[in-house]
Amino acid sequence: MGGRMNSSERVRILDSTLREGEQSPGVSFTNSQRLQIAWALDYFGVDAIEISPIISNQHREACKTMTKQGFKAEIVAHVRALPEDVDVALGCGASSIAAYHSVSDIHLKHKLKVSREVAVERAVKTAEYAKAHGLRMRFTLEDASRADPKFLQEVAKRVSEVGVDRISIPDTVGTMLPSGMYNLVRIVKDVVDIPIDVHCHNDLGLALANSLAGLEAGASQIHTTVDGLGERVGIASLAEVSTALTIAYKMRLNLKLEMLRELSEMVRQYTGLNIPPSKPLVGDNAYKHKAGTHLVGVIREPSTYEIVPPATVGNRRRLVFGELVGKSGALFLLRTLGLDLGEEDARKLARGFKRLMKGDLFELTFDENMEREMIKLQEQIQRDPVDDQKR
Ligand code: HCA
Ligand code: CU
Repeated sequence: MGGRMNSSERVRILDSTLREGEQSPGVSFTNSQRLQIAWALDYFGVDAIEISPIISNQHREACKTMTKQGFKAEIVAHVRALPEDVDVALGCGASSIAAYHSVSDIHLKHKLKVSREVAVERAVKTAEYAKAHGLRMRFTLEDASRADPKFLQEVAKRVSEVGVDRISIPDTVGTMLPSGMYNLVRIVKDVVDIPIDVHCHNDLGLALANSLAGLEAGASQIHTTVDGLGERVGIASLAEVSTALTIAYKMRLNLKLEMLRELSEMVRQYTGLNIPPSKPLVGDNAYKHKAGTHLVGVIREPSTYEIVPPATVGNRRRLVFGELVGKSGALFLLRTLGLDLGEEDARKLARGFKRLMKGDLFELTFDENMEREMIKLQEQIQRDPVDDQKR
């Protein structure tokens, strides 16, 4: 992949927790939850928040209220490519919409039972209608990743001629590899000159990689949801995308990353769904350190095993004490407990841990006081040679 990012165009994040996220099996928010999520996302700093007003009266109400909140984020009303859906968005006071229509033959033939010509006609008609009403508009080429590239280009060209402001290229079924997503964005960029969104489903676990590949090919807006919620197994997660852009791409996006864990907890509380402890950045295990060599590394200098400090994403560091704890881990524990014992005692404690039972015995969670304490303890333990190679 080769650095085709256009640096003059700032990369944007569109969060679709309230639209795609609500398509997660088992998820439905109340309007006050929708608003609280929208407020939190706006405060976090996403550029756009998407909601679908066509689902129910409740969704229409939520969409209306959100457009009146004076958010910094753009509120995008997500609708089908039908003029009457555009009317629904207008009725909510929306100034920005996204209309979607499938472009793959498999969808046209089996889902919509319409020809390619009808698809183009609907897309163009809806775009003309929305633009005539002064709306900012994104057009989504649904199932773009399985469409005939020539037809994909044709629809992209036709809607851009009508004046749509952005085009979304979704990998609707999550079938792409990063190189394929890169090429897909290039194919569309070759024929249109408007900003491009990528919306990547996670069916192969490649949603984040594919979103970033799309970005490298020149897309300028990535779709996310909190914890990656969405249809089936969802799309790229807000935490992963925003942190990757910040630390791996070194972009300054003005995001309050320290809210990420809290955002995840809030949404989990509303959905009643748990996330796996192994969830990157916001999961319970994201900052747990267990093996003796890892403990000694982290005690001496956390960056030995952490890509960003836990506080950066609002998470906590935890040290796991059990059979894998080494001498330095044991010494750290003794000092933390205020026991001024020596190295030999630490060694015995480490052996004792091994004898006690298999597995994890307990965790030390770090609050701010502990962090300060750790710095002091680090200095003492710094002096000990590493003998934890063998745990
Ligand atoms: C869906 C549609 C969509 C639309 C994405 C977009 C997709 O499956 O309900 O508007 O950018 O994945 O194609 O979510
Ligand atoms: Cu989707």
